[in-house]
Amino acid sequence: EGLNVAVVGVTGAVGTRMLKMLEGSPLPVKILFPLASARSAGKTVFFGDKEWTIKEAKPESFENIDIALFSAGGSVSKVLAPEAAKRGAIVIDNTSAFRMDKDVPLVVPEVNEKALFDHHGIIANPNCSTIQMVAALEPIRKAYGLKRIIVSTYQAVSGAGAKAIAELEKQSEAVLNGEKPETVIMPVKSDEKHYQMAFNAIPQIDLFQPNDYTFEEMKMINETKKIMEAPEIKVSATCVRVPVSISHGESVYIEIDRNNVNAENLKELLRNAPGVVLEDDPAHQIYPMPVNASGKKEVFVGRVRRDPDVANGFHLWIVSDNLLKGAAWNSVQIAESLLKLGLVSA
Ligand code: 11C
Repeated sequence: EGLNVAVVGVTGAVGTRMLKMLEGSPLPVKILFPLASARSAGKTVFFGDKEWTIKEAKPESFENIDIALFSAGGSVSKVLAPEAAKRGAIVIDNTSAFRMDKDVPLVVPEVNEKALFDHHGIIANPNCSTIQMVAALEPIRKAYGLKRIIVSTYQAVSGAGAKAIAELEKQSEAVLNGEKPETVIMPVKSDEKHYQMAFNAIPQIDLFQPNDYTFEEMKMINETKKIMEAPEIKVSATCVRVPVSISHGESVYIEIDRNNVNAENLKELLRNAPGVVLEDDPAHQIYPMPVNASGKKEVFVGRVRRDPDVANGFHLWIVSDNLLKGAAWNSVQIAESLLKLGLVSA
């Protein structure tokens, strides 16, 4: 009775939250397999009322595992996720390694839970900035159709890992002390140049692609079409890193298929949308903000209004915790869906 669950990358910003989300989930975890790199092997984590020893993630680690949650980077997933799937585990992968593969469902349960029926051992968790956007837009798409999405993001540094939060804090302190801040990670650790993140905004998340969009922007474009199963929607994105620790903000412009819809119609849909909380009361200065969304599982939407000149155009402001709904919670939610749909048995 119960499920054997492995968490790969258990010490990271997402991995630690995967454990928290699992603890709060009705999923019956029998044995936890906390896995990480050799560096963390031997350390322990608390889960339930027990202390569990972290082991190094290797192909053999996945014998007798029902569900394996991966969040240790794309290169680890590329090697170990197929090994886990080969041994019978269902992999829920939080990296971009397999997201666009034809045989891999890319799932946000509120949007396309049924895609899970087509899995072949690996299921992909979308990019954080994509997840919160499609969760908010799907009820609108279903009711009124979506022609186009133009999104500008205000993304938290935790998307680049726990070390990026530390860098932002250190830089902020340095600037306030009148010192020159050290720049090591942002905007992208592996790229050539590094810029100050404190008191700044950087229009680069991940590496530039040949079309002058960044990889983060292309993820938002491609993943949105795949999750909504709507390749015809026009999507464009500009992704910007801001000095916020946790929770991404997104200014989203949409054009729907109808001309006779008003902002109140959209708000009514959002009030009733699963996993979405409408926070929209301009008269009382109520709107979503990262400091309020952090630590919560929901996607918060506000500032819903019609474009002044375009009858079928609307603007929205969407905020969610990038480490929870954007990563750990969406992954655990997928595991809950697998159990609910009878795709895994406890
Ligand atoms: C960021 N969205 O904010 C990225 C992090 O594809 O899962 C997530 C990367 C991914 O930097």
